[in-house]
Amino acid sequence: MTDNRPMRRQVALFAALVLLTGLVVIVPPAPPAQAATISGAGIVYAGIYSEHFDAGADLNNLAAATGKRMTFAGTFHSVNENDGVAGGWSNTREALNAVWAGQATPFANLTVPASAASIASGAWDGKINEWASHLQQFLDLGGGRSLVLAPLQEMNGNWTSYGCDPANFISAYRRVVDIVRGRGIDETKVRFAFAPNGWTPPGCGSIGSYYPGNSYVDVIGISAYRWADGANVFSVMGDTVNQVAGAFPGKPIIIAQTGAWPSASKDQWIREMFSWAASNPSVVGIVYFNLNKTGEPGETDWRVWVNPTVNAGWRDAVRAPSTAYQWPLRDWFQPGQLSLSLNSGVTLCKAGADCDTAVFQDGAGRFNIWDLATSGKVLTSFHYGNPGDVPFSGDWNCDGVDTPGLYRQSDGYVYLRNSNSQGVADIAFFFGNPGDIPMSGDFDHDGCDTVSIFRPAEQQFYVINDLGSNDGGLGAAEYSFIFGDPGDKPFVGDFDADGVDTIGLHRESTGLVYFRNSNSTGVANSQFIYGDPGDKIVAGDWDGSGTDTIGVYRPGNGIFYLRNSNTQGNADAWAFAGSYTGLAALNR
Ligand SMILES: [Ca+2]
Ligand SMILES: [Ca+2]
Ligand SMILES: [Ca+2]
Ligand SMILES: [Ca+2]
Repeated sequence: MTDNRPMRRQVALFAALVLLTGLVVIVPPAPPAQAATISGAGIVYAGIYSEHFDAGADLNNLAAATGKRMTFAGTFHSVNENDGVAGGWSNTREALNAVWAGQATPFANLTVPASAASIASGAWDGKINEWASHLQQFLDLGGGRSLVLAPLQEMNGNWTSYGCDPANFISAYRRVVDIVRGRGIDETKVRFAFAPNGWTPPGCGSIGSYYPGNSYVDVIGISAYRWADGANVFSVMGDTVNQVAGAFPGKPIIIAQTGAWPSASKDQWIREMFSWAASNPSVVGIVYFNLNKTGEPGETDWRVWVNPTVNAGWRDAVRAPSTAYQWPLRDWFQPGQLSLSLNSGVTLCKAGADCDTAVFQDGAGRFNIWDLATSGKVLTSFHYGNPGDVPFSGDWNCDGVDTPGLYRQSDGYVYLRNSNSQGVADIAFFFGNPGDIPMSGDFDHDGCDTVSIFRPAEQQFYVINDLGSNDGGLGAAEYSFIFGDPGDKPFVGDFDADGVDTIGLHRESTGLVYFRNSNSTGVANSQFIYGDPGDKIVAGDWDGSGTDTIGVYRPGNGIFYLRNSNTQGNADAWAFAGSYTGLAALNR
């Protein structure tokens, strides 16, 4: 979904120039790449939209009531807002400066009251430039003044004058950015937010169809309101945020507008939203719509704060240690492109330890082995099998090195390879019944991995301690046992470091993880909740302790999250992987 058209156009122009002139064009070396890299893992910045024009006093009162300041305060602007004012007054400057007086950074939404086509035509350039001159008055007051500017917010809705017109929106948005930058206002003063609504009405395309391009977007803002009691954080915003994070890796995401409809669960929902945002590495902030809209059609009183009373949920959320505060927000306004860390920077594997890493299978049937499970860096990549084959890994020849295996449902065969390189299978054999799931591991502690069978229709696990060979079938199972509930997905690991791999199960709909430490029927030895609905689980020894712990790959946002203990809690490390179809742990 990333828009690379400008890059292609530049390449084409350059080629044409060379052809026409026959000259060798000397391109000066690019300046050293600068980047302001921020992390959304473990922290979130809070903000509100104040209902008072004197936002500074309101923010100061709120800080007194909660003991914590707001990093952001949201404002709404129109390019017409300074019409008719005289005597050097500026509504824009004063509104932004009121936020600054409350020791917060403005998150400023800018509307142009016209269609996207009209804005794209340039008809509003003069008015936008006039508004930008008022913005400049605010910035010229100095003292580190800076802001996030969201031009033409909620453009994917059909309720904005410029909404529901992706092609013209892209030009219109870029015009606003170019005009502001054309005044010499650089990235140390303003960061631009592409701020769609969290859901797009039918007929208005997708969020990605409005994306103005990486060079025009510093932050992605999402509007997401809780309109109904009972809606959880994942359904209100988590699902959309995952999709946006997966489509635009490296772009920080801020919940640019949110509010909860009054209900008995409102406070708890706000606590959960902040805790979700803090643990989500892509989400850097939440700005709450603290306005009373009672009386407007379909609206309500969204507030969590009416001086001097603050809702318990909001108070608890902003007091949490993971809710950070910075003013001026210097981390965001360093020179260079603002970008999000693509991994947690935490290395679980200590030097010299024998740790597992991850291998991801892509849609083309390529195996990509990471150097470390926490790094996101591909060390080795090779084709093995076909797209759609079920990947796994194991030590088939007992030499201490894990190599690929795959199960091809179309012919019912398992194909194993003894080296991490492209080539034909070293071992092939017929496997189980259609629908069976291959489970690789060392189930008898002899140092060799074998391929056992999980039969979902029966929740039956068939333990097989010898490999098949020569296109024959697998031998009879040594024993079998029943474990788990229908629909749960099996995984294998040594969860108690005794050298014997056993089976665990994962309920993808709720994140329930449970396992046994012996290959026998019985209750789970351990169970806990981990991850989001739809996550794909794997277990590996990420730190070389001998104990396998879980990791989950989240297809929605392309992030691999690792936990270094088999307990409920936030990820201990994570890394962006991108789009993959299969995952296994691997000891290389
Ligand atoms: Ca091996
Ligand atoms: Ca074995
Ligand atoms: Ca074990
Ligand atoms: Ca471990």
